[in-house]
Amino acid sequence: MNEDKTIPSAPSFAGKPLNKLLLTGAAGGLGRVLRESLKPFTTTLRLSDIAAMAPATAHEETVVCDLANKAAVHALVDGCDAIVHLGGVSVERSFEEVLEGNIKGVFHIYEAVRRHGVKRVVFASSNHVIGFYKQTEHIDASAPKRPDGYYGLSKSFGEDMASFYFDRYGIETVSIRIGSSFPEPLNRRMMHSWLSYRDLTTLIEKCLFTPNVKHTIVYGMSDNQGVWWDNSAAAHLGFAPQDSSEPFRAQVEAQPSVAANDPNAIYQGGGFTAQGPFGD
Ligand code: NAI
Ligand code: 15L
Repeated sequence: MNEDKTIPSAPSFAGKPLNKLLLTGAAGGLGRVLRESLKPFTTTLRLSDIAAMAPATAHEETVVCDLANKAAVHALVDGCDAIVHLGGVSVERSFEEVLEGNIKGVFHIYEAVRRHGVKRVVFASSNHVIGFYKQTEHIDASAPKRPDGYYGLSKSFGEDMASFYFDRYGIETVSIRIGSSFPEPLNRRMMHSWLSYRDLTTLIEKCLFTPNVKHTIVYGMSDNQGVWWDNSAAAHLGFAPQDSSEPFRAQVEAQPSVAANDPNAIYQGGGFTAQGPFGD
């Protein structure tokens, strides 16, 4: 960390920001939000995706890169202090699709992190790592994983990769098991799992700058009523969400009700638990 850097847009963070922060998945839904909201934390934001991104503006760099390409990922990571890793397949897909961006991709990221001396990774994991828990259950980060598909399995692998790279090399990661991060909760299930963009940004700030996180797993959720997840194992992050799904309750509950035997009403992972098989 270089305390002499001038931070253009957020003097309140002076002394804290990074020199160069890499944001993967920058063309995606959350990437486009974080492209703006993470700027105060870094002198330069290096943005990457397999898809085209809006052209770089001041204090930005854009790099088109397929996470499945090892050499390209190593070049991408070179020179970065920290990584917010969002890139990859973000919904349930065939194993072959998930293999490229998520399994090979996370391996390439961690090997590049090791070789280039990156100090901190924030990994966008998912609630689908534990998607087969029932909505009647309340779990913390120590609950055995119950992935609900190939996508959830890939996020489970990513968390294990983070754990291994900490134990073996001392590289610290916070894995955020993001619930549902959209402008607003879209259905009854998301009343429990919703994470506002403001809370997402605050959480990522905590994940980047809290010292001594080792490998921490935190559930990414706002201050919703009736949550399924307990973040006491991540209390050291000091994450205190400011938003709640509650203001959206009336509009969400005006939607047609969901049948009691619908996976969206049974499992924490909702409909992801019933997708596939693929390619039969
Ligand atoms: P998204 O699908 O909009 O963005 C993912 C980005 O990754 C896309 O721009 C895509 O082009 C890029 N990508 C895919 N394969 C790639 C490859 N092989 N190489 C390089 N880039 C590749 O997803 P979203 O919603 O922005 O999510 C961001 C991250 O957060 C994802 O890792 C997702 O799994 C995770 N997440 C998001 C949640 C949400 O509610 N938005 C919930 C749980 C996890
Ligand atoms: C995820 O992991 C997906 O990336 C996102 O698109 C949502 O489907 C979210 O989970 C969810 O469970 O609502």
